[in-house]
Amino acid sequence: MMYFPNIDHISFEGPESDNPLAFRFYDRNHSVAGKTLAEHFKFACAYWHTLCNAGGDPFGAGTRTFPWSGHQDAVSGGKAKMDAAFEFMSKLGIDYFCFHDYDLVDEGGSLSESEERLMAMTDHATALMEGSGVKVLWGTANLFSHPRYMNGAATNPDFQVVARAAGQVKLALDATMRLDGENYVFWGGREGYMSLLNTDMKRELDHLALFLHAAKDYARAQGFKGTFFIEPKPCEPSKHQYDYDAATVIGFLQENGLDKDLKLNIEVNHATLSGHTFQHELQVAANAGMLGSIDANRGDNQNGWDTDQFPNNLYEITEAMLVLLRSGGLMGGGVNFDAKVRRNSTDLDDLFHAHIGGMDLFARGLIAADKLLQDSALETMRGARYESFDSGNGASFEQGTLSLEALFDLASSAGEPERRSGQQELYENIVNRSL
Ligand code: XUL
Ligand code: CO
Repeated sequence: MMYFPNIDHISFEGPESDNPLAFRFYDRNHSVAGKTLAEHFKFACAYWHTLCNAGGDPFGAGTRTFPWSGHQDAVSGGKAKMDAAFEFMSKLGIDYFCFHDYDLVDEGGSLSESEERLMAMTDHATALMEGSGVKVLWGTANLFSHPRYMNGAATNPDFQVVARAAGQVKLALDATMRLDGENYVFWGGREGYMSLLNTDMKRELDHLALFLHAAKDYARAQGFKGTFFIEPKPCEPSKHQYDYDAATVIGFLQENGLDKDLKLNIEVNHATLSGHTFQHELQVAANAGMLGSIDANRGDNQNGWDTDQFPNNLYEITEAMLVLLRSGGLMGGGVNFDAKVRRNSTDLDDLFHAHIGGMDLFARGLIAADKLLQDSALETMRGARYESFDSGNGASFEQGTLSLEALFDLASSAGEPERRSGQQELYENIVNRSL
């Protein structure tokens, strides 16, 4: 059965095209900084939003009736949804998908029933992957929807829940490995707290580290070579989440000996919820050598929650792509559209428009960022701001050979430093000219 019979393969037609179902900027074979656009981005479809999210919100039921839904039997329903997923990705030329365990198929009544269902789904996926060339960017476990996780999963105060979560992660890792998943993600779901009055934060954080070690050790023992990512988010659903932002997560990983195996998956709307910009979070991760993957979406300037809208802010993405190119790209990951169409976007075509827009935007941002790095004064100007450290006493300071007394003597003899403008507006104009 065809689920999107009115849509053909989406092709690159160039910026002048009038066809809404075509790419204007994303030419997958176009080469930028030594790699094709497809290689830079490794675009992924987020199974949960695109195939599962019917548009329900706290005020009302879903608005989309998917032609793949309504099956009585869980595995038949899962297979229909998966057939639709592969038709969708193939038509768009999206090479990867990301999934939670129970996006693929409904959770069973026990861990063993869930395992059977997941096995049936990975068999089905293997055939579809072989036929299409589509791959798994990452898998994960949904440790936040079921009521048993209301007080957290790995950080739950009840050991039975922690063990149940670990059992679920084992099955999600098994499924990811059966599908040759390139990475595995931990998003902290409800790992955090609602009130410190009833929370032993230190103990919960220790449990989180133990849990991550156990998961990593299991997967490594099974031969998993991919990268584990943590996806920071400051709040929602918990009031305070332990994986608040990139800096918090890096500190936690280093403190607990997890920094060799885990990197970061930076999500745009999570960055902005934590009071940072997306590019700030990317840079913090890159500084630590941990820029693993991206969840692409955007928030809403007026709303303080995770609206998960498809990306459309060219300034934001161009600045982000500057960070990406300067740091040498994503370490193992890709760009996963963790975004949902609006509740009143009820046509199946809207799913295509949303992804086309996101893919075109990233392509445009990367091409602009590359142009800025190659053809504009940006890098020279930025380098020149620091040139006093390139030689002489500045270079000695960078080498760590100047004591505080030596710095005192140098400052005393040099007198008041000259003022040097940061030229922010000039930098902004240079970026605008590249768009
Ligand atoms: C939630 C979120 C998740 C993770 C995967 O805000 O981003 O969908 O990406 O669990
Ligand atoms: Co996400």
